[in-house]
Formats: sequence, C-alpha cells, structure tokens
Amino acid sequence: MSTDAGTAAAGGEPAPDAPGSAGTPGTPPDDRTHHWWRLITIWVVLSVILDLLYYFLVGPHVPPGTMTSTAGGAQFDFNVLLVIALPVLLGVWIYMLYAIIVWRASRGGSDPVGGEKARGNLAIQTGWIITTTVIVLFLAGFGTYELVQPEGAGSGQGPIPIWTPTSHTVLPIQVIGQQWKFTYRYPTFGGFETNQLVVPDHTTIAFHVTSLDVVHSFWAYQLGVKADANPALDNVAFTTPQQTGTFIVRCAELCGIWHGAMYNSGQVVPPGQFVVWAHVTERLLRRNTALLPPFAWTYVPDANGADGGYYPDNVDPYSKVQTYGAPGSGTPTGSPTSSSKLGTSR
Ligand SMILES: [Cu+2]
Repeated sequence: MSTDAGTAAAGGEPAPDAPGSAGTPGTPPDDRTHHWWRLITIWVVLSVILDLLYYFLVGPHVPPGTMTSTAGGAQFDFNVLLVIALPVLLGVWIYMLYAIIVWRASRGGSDPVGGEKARGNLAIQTGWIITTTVIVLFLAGFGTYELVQPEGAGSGQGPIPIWTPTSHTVLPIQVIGQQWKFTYRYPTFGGFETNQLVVPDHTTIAFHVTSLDVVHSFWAYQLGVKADANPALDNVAFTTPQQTGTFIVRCAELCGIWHGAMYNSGQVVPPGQFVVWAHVTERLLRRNTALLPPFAWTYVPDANGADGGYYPDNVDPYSKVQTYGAPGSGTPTGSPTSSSKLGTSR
C-alpha cells in the first residue's frame, strides 16, 4: 500500500517525513493531501451512485421477494447488507486501482517499495479497524433485531413461540413432513389433509411444522418461511401474505434418498377464495378425513393413536402395501369420524 496519500489525510495532519526514506520526488506533503481528497471524492461519489442504483433498481427484485411480511423483511435485510457492503468493496477496489495507476513504479522516481512508510500507517490502520468494528457491531445488533421481527421473521420458534403475531385472527396450518413429501392439515376446517398448500392473502398464518419420520425442513421460499420438521415436535412459524401468487416449497434438510425430489408449490389466494376452497376440499375429503387419526399437533410414526401415532396398529409404516388408516389394516384409535378437535367450520 502506498502511504503517501493516506498518512497525511487520514489524521488530517501532515505526515512526518519518515527518516531513512528516500522520499518520493514529486509528492510533497500537500500533494499527499491532494491524493487523499481525490480518493475520498471518487469513493463517495461512486458509492452513492452504486448504492442508489442497487437499492432502487436491484433491491426490489432481490429474493425472496415481498410476497409476505417475513419475505419482505428478508429482502430488506439483504438490501441493507448490500448497501453497507458496496462502499467497503468500492473502497478497496478504488484504492487498489488508484495505487496501480498513479503510484506505479514505471512513472519514475525512487523505488516505491520499502522504507519506513511501507511498514505501516497508524492512521489508516486505526481508521480501518474502527470502521470495520462499527460496521460489524451494528450489523450484529441489526441482524439480531431483524431475526425476531416481525413475529420471529418466518423461522420456526419451537412449540412455544416467543415472538407472536398481534393479529387476532391467526389461521393454523399444519405442515407434516414425511419421506418424501409435505402434506397439510387444516385444523379449523375439520382437520382434512391434502398435498395442496393454499393460504389466504392478508391473513396471519401459523405454520405448525412437524414430521412423521426423520428431520425435514419446511422451506416455503417466496413466503420467507423456513422451519425444521421434527417428529413429535410442533415447530411454529408465522407469516402474513401481502400478495397473491404461487410459491415453491422445498425440503431444506437432507432426509433420505428422495430428498431432492421433495418439493411442491403452493398458492396465496384472496381470503374469500380460500374459504370456498377450504370448505369444498373439506367436503370432498370428508371420507378420507374420517380414516385419518384425529388431528393432533404432533404425531409419531409407529405408535398407536392413543399417543398421537399417525399410523394404525400393527402396520409397518414403511411397508409398500400399507395404506395407513385403511379398514382391515388396523383402525386408528379415536373417533372413526375423527375430525379436528379444533374444527370450527361446522
Ligand atoms: Cu425432507
């Protein structure tokens, strides 16, 4: 690093002439200040231009978009990180390019490498350490705050969430991970189970994520929701859709040989359309629902209904021929017309 420019301006005071240095002809102290201010000007102007271009042109398109409150929060966080990172990146590049162009050896003068000034520059070192420390500490605080707001930022908070929605109407949707698909139960609509994930717009959703077998991870990408699916655990994640559309669901936890194929898509629809869909689906699936175990917040794969088991008695949950809940393969304990204990739609 050439220090001619930096020494003088970083501290705003003239750099002492380093003893033993041959000096650089053509760069007296006032010229160092000149270099420094030129660098600062180039850096500030380019940083402002690049930040503005990024924030307004690229920012609105940064994943995961703004389909929900939590997705919008994630996008905002990425944009804040980039707006802070771009000037740092530019600072390093501009200084390097400036040094290569302006202070290159072929411009004549004495050997630019070596001597006292090549060993360090206290002002620049101090400035660099303070600046990066402030940035990192700020981002640690900002990141921590953003991780918990709003409503846990779309992450799984375990069975007893700390950061809960202020909304009075929260729609619970149970997400059941299993090798190798996700199914969804709607406890407030009779507890029917489907592989279609349909959620109403402008409604706070509580995803109750659980698993029947191994650990999966429910990652509804454009919803900005990601929560681990553990057997026998009810992992709750909140979000509020802000616009209608299609979103992708993937499993984000290596869960076996077909993990890579474990994805499907879901839809955010207007609230009225959702209610119609839910009631129609509830009616269509009524006979299936009656064969399911009663709705519970968790299930275990190979136990009986009495302790929340999802599979019927005496059936290997991994058998190819078994259709769980089918008559003759052992009836799940609990009401044969088991609809949700939470069912409120009838
Ligand atoms: Cu999985």
